Amino acid sequence: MTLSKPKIILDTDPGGDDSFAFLWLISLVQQGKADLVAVTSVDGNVSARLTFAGSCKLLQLCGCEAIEVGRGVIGGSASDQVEDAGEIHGTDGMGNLSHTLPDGVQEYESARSSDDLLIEKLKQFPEEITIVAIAPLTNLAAAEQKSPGILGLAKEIVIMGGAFQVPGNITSEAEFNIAYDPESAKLIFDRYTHLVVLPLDITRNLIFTDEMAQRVADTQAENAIAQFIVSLCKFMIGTAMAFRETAGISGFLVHDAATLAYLFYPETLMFRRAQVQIETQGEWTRGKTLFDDRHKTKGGANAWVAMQVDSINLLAVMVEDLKLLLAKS
Ligand SMILES: [Ca+2]
Repeated sequence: MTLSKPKIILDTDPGGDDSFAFLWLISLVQQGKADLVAVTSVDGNVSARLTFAGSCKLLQLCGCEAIEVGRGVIGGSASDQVEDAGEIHGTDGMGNLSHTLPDGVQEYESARSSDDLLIEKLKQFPEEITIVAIAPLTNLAAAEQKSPGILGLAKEIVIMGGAFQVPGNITSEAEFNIAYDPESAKLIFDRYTHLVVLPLDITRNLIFTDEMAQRVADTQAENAIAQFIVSLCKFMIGTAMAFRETAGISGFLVHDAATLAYLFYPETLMFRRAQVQIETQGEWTRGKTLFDDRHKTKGGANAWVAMQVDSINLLAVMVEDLKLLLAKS
């Protein structure tokens, strides 16, 4: 029996850790293990125009420029309380390295909107598409509002977001992707049950180091992708250390990459079923993700939430796949 390759839409806001997840996914596509149907960019780490440009540049870098990129709405999130993350990811979202990458062939002005692209592809391939959502959930909620029920056509929605039993990273209580646009997150978690969540509880263990980047680049130091990986890693480590995200270890957190581990290396993760709720009202807790931990009858479970990770093996397979990306480019 041959299993069909997963069809993926990547919803992203590059983003340093997005860039690493993006390159990992392209490696899997080039190995014939996945189809990347479209990329839907969104306002988040930096503004929508920059996340669109960054997505196009990453595709161009890997020779995948034929894949369509949707554009997010500039300032499209409902939140006015959370600033973007340019101080973590660089003002271009890519460690101030985007000028070293080839320009994409697609133009923001003439691109289709991300929500329209999501709607079209979900209708074209009903129950076949996995949405890998590694950014604020603005595009997904916009698609759902334009075409109610559309996200029900997705096979699964795999989300990097939330913080359950650990502190947040944008406030004490909340994680960035959810806190940037809590209303959009709430709409999706209140309406759907085919959700998979990779929260800070496990991603804070995914410390990508300079030594790992060097291992990727090892035999191909002149390769443009290798140079980008090494330079971006160096930049991200600088800000991760400044913001004390890695318990003093010299590395940075590749949060978004956890989504791909779930899809392609699930033996690295352990999940629990839960009813995830999004706080949108709290004075101090806006954007917090919660589940009820009491031993009480529950009927409303909507998501699988990752609670444990084998970070050593997850990072090891990521490094090996990135090496394969270089070998093929
Ligand atoms: Ca992201």
